[in-house]
Amino acid sequence: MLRLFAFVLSLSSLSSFAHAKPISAEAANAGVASNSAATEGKLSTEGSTTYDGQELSAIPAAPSVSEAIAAAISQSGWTIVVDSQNTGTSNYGTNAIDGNTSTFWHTEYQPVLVPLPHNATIDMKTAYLVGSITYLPRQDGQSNGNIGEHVIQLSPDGTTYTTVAFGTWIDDATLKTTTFTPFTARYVRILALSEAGNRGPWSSAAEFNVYTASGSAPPSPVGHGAWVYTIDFPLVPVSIALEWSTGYLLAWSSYTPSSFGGSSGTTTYTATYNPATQLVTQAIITNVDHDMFCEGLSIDFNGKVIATGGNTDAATSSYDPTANDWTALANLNIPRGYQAQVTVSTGNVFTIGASWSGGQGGKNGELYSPSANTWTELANCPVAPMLTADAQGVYRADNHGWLFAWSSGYVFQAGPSKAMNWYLTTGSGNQTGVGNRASDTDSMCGNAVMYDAVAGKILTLGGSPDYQSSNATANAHIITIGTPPATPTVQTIGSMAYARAFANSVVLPDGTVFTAGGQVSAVPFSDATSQFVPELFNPATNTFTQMAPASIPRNYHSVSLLLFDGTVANGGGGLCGTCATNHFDMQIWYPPYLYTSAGALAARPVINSVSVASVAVGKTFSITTAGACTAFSMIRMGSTTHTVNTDQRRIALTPTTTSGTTYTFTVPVDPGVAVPGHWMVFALAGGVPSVSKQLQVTLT
Ligand SMILES: *[C@@H]1O[C@H](CO)[C@@H](O)[C@H](O)[C@H]1NC(C)=O
Ligand SMILES: *[C@@H]1O[C@H](CO)[C@@H](O)[C@H](O)[C@H]1NC(C)=O
Ligand SMILES: *[C@@H]1O[C@H](CO)[C@@H](O)[C@H](O)[C@H]1NC(C)=O
Ligand SMILES: *[C@@H]1O[C@H](CO)[C@@H](O)[C@H](O)[C@H]1NC(C)=O
Ligand SMILES: [Cu+2]
Repeated sequence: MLRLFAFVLSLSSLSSFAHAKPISAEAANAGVASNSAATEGKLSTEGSTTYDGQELSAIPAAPSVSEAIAAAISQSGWTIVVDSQNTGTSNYGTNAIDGNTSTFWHTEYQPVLVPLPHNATIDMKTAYLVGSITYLPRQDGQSNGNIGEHVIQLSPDGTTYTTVAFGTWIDDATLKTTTFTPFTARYVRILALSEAGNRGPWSSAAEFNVYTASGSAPPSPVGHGAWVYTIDFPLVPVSIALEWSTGYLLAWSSYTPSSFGGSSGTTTYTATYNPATQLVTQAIITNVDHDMFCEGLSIDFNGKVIATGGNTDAATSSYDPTANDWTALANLNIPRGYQAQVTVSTGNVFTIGASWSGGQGGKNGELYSPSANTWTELANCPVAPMLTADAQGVYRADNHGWLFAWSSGYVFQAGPSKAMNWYLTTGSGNQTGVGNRASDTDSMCGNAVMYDAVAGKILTLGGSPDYQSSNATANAHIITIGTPPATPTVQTIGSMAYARAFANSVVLPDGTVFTAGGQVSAVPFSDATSQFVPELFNPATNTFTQMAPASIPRNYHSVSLLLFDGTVANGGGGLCGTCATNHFDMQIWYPPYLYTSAGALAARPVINSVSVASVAVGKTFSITTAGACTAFSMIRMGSTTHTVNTDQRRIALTPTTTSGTTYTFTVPVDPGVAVPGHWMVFALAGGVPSVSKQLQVTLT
């Protein structure tokens, strides 16, 4: 039975929130949805009865609290030290480890109101290979003290603590599970930095439980990389985009944090992760009347996130990171959900397909002009040539196209259909079929990454012939797209080790491509047949190497992006109400290039400065590094949902001149290659990348 969170909040706090800057946990929590009594206006209602064509009854139920606690490490013999407890009401720290969900720890509020932050340290008396902790908020119907922003630290000896997770838990009474890379520990510390509803400076907990890891301790990071942190989000991050001005990760779900389907929903729950402060803040977007779930997504020349259609199937909204605000734009002519979308070399935004919402079939191409704020249908960009032969028909067949901006307003459609096409987005459009992707199958919810834009090379990976109840492939191809509308060359390379659909792929500064997650048998909202072992593609050898296993399944509705510092955020999965496969978190992966041969973190080269903030295509810019560097690249900042990221692409940079540690580069002259917008510039020394500096590429 579906249960949705019925948040109630005041209109004044809402509007101030939607326009607030996520500067600190306190500021951002100022308008967080709360169960406060002095509020008005019901935001969310019961959803519809189907999820993506699946009956609700097909969605596995979440384990009950009692089942979860029964599976935990026994709390018997544990001790707990808390910074504060309200003894007058017997709300002792020990209540959080007594196995009785009716009793709870509450920090002192009488006679002294003890302020945040609070902390609790559990001694389990024995070391275990720990994989998860759970936090059960108080179960007495009250919310005061629900922990929001938090940090979880583990220690083998009670002296040296390692942070394994942090983030923000959602403000409700449900059991919160935080899973991280297995770590041997006897002590578990929870730091509570905020109250989830900002009602007061308290913390409370009915139970903390600790689980042994289901996997083994991680391998050496040498050659394998490492999953270093889990970031708890107060929603399932189904869509994410990198904010060019800050490096923040903007995430959103739908009109609730964990479910979708309300036809009347016109709000979107968002959360922002700040890698510098490691804080996750949240907002509910109401001012654009747009439930941005299942949207088309790309970032324009000015770094604005353009979200089109989805659950609110005709709406278009843009997010400006510098204003931290959403703006409603012109409606689509053809309502859509699950469309492909790409920012093309002219600065316009092309979208095609998407019968998930807004009616089925006929979802031909359409072009948005950011300068005119208009949508124009492109009669000569038919969707029919890019349909897969999906068992569910056009409802699925026109979903999630693999689109790549290219020269002169052309877009290359590399998949997921086995058929490939050129679409021309100028004039009234054009379409040219260019045959099949060698002997590949239709590859719905597979991946395609332009890892070498100057050479026009796209790596394609996995996917499944049908959207659901379909076995994925491990197929890998390299498409070299050439000059449109000519037929590209397709090379079949050795497969990945693992078949996967719903995985995510990210190109790294050194040109390798990281692929994580996915499942063997594509089944939305299931974590069966999950692939935990990521693979790293090496373009020098066209081979894949297995990386350190993840500890959290990442399947349908999972996402991944490269961050400013050359690490990868990988997370999400689910959005199915009270199902067991909601993943309110992301994990940060450190690629092998960040480690020395001894397994320590490598010293990183440093870019001291970039000569300009923005550079036109065909023009030069310089960077000055702290020491000599041997390789350079730029990667366009990404946005992604449903395994598609049409923004990311990598350009390998070769200096035209070098003077000391100042290196000068020429940006490719073709805006179909160096697509204008915001890019990350990396310098590498000995294979180790710097943290990036940011550079805007412009048309003129
Ligand atoms: C826990 O809280 C106490 C009291 O405020 C403080 O002295 C202590 O440093 C805190 N511990 C940590 C690890 O933050
Ligand atoms: C749990 O705590 C409640 C409240 O103190 C108490 O009434 C109840 O008996 C306890 N249950 C058990 C099994 O100890
Ligand atoms: C338009 O498409 C047709 C075939 O679909 C192709 O022959 C022609 O070259 C294309 N024209 C352009 C300008 O792309
Ligand atoms: C998927 O593969 C499994 C194992 O080979 C097989 O039993 C199953 O029938 C396949 N399912 C489909 C839908 O092809
Ligand atoms: Cu979806």
